[in-house]
Amino acid sequence: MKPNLIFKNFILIFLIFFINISCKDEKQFQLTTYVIPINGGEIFPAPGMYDAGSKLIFEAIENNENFTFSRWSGSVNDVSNPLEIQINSDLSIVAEFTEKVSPSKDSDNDGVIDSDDLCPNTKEGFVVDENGCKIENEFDDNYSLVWGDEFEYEGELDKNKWHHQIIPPNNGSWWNDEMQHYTNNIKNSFVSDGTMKIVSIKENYTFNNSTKNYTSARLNSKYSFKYGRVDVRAKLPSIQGTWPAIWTLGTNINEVGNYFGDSDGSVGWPRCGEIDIMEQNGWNKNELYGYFHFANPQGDYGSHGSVTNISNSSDKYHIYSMEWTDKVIRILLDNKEFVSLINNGDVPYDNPHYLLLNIAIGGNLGGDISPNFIQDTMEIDYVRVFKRY
Ligand SMILES: [Ca+2]
Ligand SMILES: [Ca+2]
Repeated sequence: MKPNLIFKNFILIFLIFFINISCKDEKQFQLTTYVIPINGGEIFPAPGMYDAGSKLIFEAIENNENFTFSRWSGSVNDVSNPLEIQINSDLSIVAEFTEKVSPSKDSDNDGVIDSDDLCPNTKEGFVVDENGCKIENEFDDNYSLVWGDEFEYEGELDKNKWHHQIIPPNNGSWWNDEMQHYTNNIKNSFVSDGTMKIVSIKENYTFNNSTKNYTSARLNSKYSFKYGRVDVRAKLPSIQGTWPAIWTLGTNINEVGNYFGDSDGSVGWPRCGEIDIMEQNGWNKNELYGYFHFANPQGDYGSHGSVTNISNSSDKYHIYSMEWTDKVIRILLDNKEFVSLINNGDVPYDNPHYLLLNIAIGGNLGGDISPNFIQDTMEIDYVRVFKRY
């Protein structure tokens, strides 16, 4: 062999050897990618095997205008987009996106926009605080506020919440031989200094040719509810002959002039069911009545109730409450139960009720009216209706 040929062969062998060696050294690394949340967007390049030392340009692309790229995580921690990384080991790259909050979006429809709402999944129907969270009952946190009036305004009652019942249903008079007319005059019911006042006044008043010597107010809530808890914080009138009441009737009562009668009225009293959360007679202001009046499915009248002692009912606020489930109805004074009724098929307490607040004058439970009577007031700090869940 010529020396020249030997040299050429040597070069060839060397090259084959070298190429062989370098092929064996051509290393690859694995790229894995993740997107959080999964519908937030996409990552480029695609996962797979990449040659060692390759420079990869990572790009995070938002799926739509609801998402915005926030950062890279996993094997890196960076916010640049695009981001260049040289692959020198297996890489696990996470693109994190955040959902944009549109300025006015209110997902749970509670009046508090998503960006301010600390309780994002409030169930429909509950009243919320400024953070968008339900307002729990102070005595029982299973109950949260669904309706109420705190009376933090002045003047006329909130027309969205209250209806004045003024038409006497019994030939120009109210039932039970009561002596008053109910009016929607602001002097008989108004809000001031954080409380609502129902004022009974000795004055002649004529309605539809029927003249009475006293006026007062009888309010219907424009809100109805089935089951729940009611709390009313009130001071009661003190003069002999006043008959104050905080109570409910079924919305299905046929009664002229009440709020729900025209739309829901289908049965008479007592088939509609009545719950007297607070009643006081006209002659003993240290007694408090909690009562149920109802009819069974056959229409037979029934009642159940109790009397408890109460002191300072006109000087001090007390909380008059009712708790109503499909099993039992309890009546409470300052959160202490004093009478209850089993709610079963014999009583009509599985239909919506509305609230009534009034002072009657005289009659069956008002009795003799003091000759010194000029006017007297029931003062209500709040009315609150709560539901479970
Ligand atoms: Ca909200
Ligand atoms: Ca909320």
